[in-house]
Amino acid sequence: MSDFLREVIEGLEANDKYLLSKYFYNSEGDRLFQQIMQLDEYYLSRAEAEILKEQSPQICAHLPKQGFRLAELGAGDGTKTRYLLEAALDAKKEFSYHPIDISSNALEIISTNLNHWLPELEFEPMADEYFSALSRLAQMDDKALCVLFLGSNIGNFRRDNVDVFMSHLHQSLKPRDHLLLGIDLKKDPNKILAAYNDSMGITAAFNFNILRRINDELGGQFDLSKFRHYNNYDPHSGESRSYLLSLETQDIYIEKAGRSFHFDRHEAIHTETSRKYSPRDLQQLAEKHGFKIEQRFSDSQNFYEDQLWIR
Ligand code: AVI
Repeated sequence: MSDFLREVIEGLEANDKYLLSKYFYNSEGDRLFQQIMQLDEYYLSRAEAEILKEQSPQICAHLPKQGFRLAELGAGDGTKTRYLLEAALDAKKEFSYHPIDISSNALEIISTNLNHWLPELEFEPMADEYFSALSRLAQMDDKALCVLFLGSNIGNFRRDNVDVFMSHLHQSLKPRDHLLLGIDLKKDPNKILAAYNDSMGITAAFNFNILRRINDELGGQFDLSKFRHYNNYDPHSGESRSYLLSLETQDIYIEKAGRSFHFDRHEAIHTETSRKYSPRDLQQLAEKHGFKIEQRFSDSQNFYEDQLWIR
C-alpha cells in the first residue's frame, strides 16, 4: 500500500477527518501555488522578497567571511534566495550553497536558474531528506553552517512536529552555526483570512487539488461540486486552517481503498494549517530549542520576518 493511500485512509477514518497538506503538491498543485504567490491577497511571498531584496547585505554581515556553507531546506526555484546569494558574493564571502530537496525535479529547476543568474556561484544541490543532507554536510568538514528555512514553511508543520524539527536542527548544527527562518507574523485576522480565501478562487482550487489527486491516483469518486473551501483563523494559536466542507450527506468510494467513506452534511476535512507567530512566540520557540535570536529582519508593513538565529 502506498503512503498516499495509507494516509488518505487514516485521515478519512479519523473522527475529525483530515488530509495531509503535503499531498497538495503534484505538478498541478505546484502550478496553483505559483499562482497563489502572485495574488494580491497572498502578501507572504512579496513580504519575504522585500526583506531579502533590501536587507540581504545586512543579513550577510552576520555570516562568517570565509569557509561556510549555506544550506537551504526546500529551496524552490531560487528567486528569493538569489538576493541573499548575490549579497554574499558582493561581500566577497567564501561559501558554497546547497539547495536541499527530496525532488530532483525541483533541484534541476534551481540549478538551471543559478547557472544562468550567478555563474560564479559554487553550489551543490542535494536530492535528499533535510536531516540526512545536513548530516552529510556535517561529516564533510567542520565548516560553519547557515541553514535557510524560508517561505513560512514551518507554519505548515503540526505543533508536535515543530518541536521534533527544531530539536533535530539543534542536533544537526554546531555552536555558532546559524538558522535563517522565514515566518509569517500574527496580524489583523482579516488580512490572514483573505490570504487563504482569495477572490479569484485560486486557493480554493489548490485545496481541491487534494481531492483531485485522490480521484486520479487512488480511483476516488469525489464530486468536487459537492464540497466547498472553508478557512478560519484563531488569533490566539495563530492557526489559519483550511477545510473542505461536504455540502450534503454522501458516501464516497475510493477504489484503491476498496471501500466508501461516509460524510455528513457540513462535515469538514481539515486539509492545511498555516500557523502564524508573534515575536514572543518565536522568542519562546528559540529558547526552548537552545537558539538565540541574533537579529530580526522585517518587511515595511511588519507582516513577516526573516529571523537569524544562532545555535
Ligand atoms: C507553503 N506554505 C507556506 C503556504 C502557506 O501559506 O501555508 C501554502 C499555502 N496554502 C494556501 N496558500 C498557500
